[in-house]
Amino acid sequence: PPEPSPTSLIKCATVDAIASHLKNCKNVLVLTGAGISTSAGIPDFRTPGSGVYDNVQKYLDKYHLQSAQKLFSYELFQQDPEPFYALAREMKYPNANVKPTIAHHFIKLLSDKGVLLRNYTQNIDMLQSQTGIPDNKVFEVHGSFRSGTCMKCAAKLDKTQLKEAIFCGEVAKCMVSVEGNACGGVIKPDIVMFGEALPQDYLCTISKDEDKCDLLVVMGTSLQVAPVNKIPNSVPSSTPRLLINREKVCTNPETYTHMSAPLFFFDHPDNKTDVFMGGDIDSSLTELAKKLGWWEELEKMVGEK
Ligand code: CNA
Repeated sequence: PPEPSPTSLIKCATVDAIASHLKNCKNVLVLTGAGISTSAGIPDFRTPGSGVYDNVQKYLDKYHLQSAQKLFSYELFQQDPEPFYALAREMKYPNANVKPTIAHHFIKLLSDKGVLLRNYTQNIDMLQSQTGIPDNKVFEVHGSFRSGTCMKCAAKLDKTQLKEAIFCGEVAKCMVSVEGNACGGVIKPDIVMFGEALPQDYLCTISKDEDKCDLLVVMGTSLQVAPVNKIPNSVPSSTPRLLINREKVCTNPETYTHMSAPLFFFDHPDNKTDVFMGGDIDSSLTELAKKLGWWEELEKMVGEK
């Protein structure tokens, strides 16, 4: 008899079905956002109350900005890098004292088991790397604070230098000597700001990975930021998709009218293999790991780091 297709293994959209499907997967693609780092103490953008967007009014007032998103825009950074630097300082970026969460370790465990195709993360906090996951298994779509680049002479600063520069209390300036004088160009952390292009190899890498993907796991993201939010619609239609998030995202087309591509809608009647695990991500992953028989391993990894 022919091999059962991945989707035929999912009898109905339940966590048990996803767990048994996962055991047979070879190419799990994981898309993550700021929500997987909130339990480490790093606020996300859009959670009402605790998210960064609800807590930057003083910056908006001080710098006469219309919206919180503007603080992370490349256009503003080019005009005046001070607001971004002030915020990065307050948020203690890059922060060496935070630890990876259960979610980061779960992704590492997928890698250890040889089933992780890749983790596309929108996060800039480098927490995924701290788990010891191989570099080629993580694609930091929005860059990171691992390094900075001079906007004038393209000189590079490493993480330690960048951190010192951010915490010195002023906009970091390039000290590289050019014709006997310090270059003086503004250092921009190597994160992708709103209005900037993604890393060059993103499109090529993601399109190959999407074709191979036999399970998509989306965690801790509101899927408001393009082009990453197109991934759920670009995996093969037979690929089961698991959303682990406090609330369902992309359920209301009206909310996403500013996006060019239609997004995946969990409540769409055609979605027979999509599964949603609501509530807290770390609790959901604990439940999933127990169903997979992986909990002891995962707990040990979390305890060791
Ligand atoms: P977002 O728009 O703030 O969405 C986060 C989502 O995660 C929301 O749907 C939350 O409800 C959900 N969530 C938060 N905490 C939990 C939890 N404990 N359990 C379950 N669900 C939870 O953030 P996105 O990542 O979607 O937005 C993309 C931006 C955010 C990227 O450009 C990032 O660079 C940027 N960002 C990154 C970080 C980081 O690196 N840790 C922090 C803040 C913002």
